[in-house]
Amino acid sequence: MSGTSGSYNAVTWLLDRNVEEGRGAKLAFTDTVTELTYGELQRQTRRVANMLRRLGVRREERVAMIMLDTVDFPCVFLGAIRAGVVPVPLNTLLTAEQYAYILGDCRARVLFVSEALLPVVKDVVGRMPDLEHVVVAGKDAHGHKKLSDELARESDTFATAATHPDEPAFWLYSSGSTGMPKGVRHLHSNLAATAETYAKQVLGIRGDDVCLSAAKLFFAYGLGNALTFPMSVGASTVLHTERPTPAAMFALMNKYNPTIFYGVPTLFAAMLNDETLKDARAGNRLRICTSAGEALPESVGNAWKARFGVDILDGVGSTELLHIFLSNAPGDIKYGSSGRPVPGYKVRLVNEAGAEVADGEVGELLVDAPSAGEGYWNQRAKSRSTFEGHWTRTGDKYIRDADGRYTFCGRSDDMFKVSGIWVSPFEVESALITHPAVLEAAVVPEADPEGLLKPKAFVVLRAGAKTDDLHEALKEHVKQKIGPWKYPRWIDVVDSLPKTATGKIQRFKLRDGAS
Ligand code: 3SK
Repeated sequence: MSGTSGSYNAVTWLLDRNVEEGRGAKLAFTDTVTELTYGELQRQTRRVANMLRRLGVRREERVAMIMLDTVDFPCVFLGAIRAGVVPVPLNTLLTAEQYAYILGDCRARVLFVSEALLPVVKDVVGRMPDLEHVVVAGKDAHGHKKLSDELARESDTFATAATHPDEPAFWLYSSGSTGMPKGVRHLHSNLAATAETYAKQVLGIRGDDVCLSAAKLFFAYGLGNALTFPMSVGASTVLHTERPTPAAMFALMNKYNPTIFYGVPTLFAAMLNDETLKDARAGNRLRICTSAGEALPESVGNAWKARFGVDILDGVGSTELLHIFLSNAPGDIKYGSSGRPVPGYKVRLVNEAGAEVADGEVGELLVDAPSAGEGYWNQRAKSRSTFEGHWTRTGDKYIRDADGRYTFCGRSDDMFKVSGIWVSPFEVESALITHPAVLEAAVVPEADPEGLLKPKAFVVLRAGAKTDDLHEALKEHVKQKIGPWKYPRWIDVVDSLPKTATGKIQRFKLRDGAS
């Protein structure tokens, strides 16, 4: 569909098709308070589209969303896309200044905000020159427009904008490891591209699935997990507004019996280590789990399978490519590896000179993806160095084995040399977490008194871990596991590690004592 001149609006494919094919009365979303069928969702998105027209928002203009995962999220996101307006869902955990930067960068004309999040942005909205309306989802709009009142005024018929498959449909801000977030422009055709590949050909998503995602809808991972994939087959999704703690996740699993649970490694590890595990039921319906964000430790995959009898499909994706492009698959799982290219995606591993590396050698991963964003907004240099024609540079170092499986070796910008030999922080961290006392670990370079770089580790200990001679025991453990020069010369025990909202360790915050 991409590259053609015909009109294509993602909402026609994702939502209207379900109603046309007789699934109008089927549950699309519940947020544990409100239930929304496909038919109701269709009508609500038409009301949102009419409202945006009434407020004077034109096709291609942006509207920002700082919204919790309630049924209002899909209504606003898909309603904007239906109107040809570009929704920009934002991380709900940012600071006022970060919101000010992004609202200014994307020049949103309308901000949709959940009532509970209004206090963070209340002092910002008045100073954004392009922002004309604030629409609050909740009981009290605090002097702004109230979403439910606005929608009650609108008709539920709307002529869906005849957009182009290559036209920007929505933006997602990519936080990266440093610098200000960058707006990735995603196209109308990109949503179907992730559903037709990973969701259908790896997950085997079906109309009778019930999806539960720990990752929220504003993340690329959560958006695919809990919106695109289930809607692509008329399945149902359980949304939740609370933090994805182990107790909250187990409570939702016990109550809703999801068939697919999408998590991240830290959460799976924490769930296996949590006291609520004893009451947890996978139910007889859970058939698959997924993990992304960072590499899933082998020990976590094995422990989960032993406890729940269900595999975790570890994969890797990015905001730039919208969802997962390398993954393990049902019946083809090797814990510790990110698996193989998702059907429809091509990958290459290249060295610093751009030449392909042989099996068993480390190279940077480049991906040719049908779901790639078309660039970063207002960032030409960064766009050019990331989106190189068909190929997108991921910044991840990988190694491919003779079986064609890919194993993560670290971020290109996290690797460092010790005594002239490359050290991957990820390899040292993986060795550390195989020690029974260690729950999580992060490793960064630190200069010794001679000014030479050596590994330094930050570790979070398991509850009740023995701490006698811990430092020496951990050093010895790493030496035995991966080689004498890679062991951490310094070890700090910390309560938690700095992470991005998708669960990636922010090593840059730990480097040079910067935390
Ligand atoms: O971090 C990942 O692996 C990921 C997966 C799917 C979509 C987006 C991201 C960042």
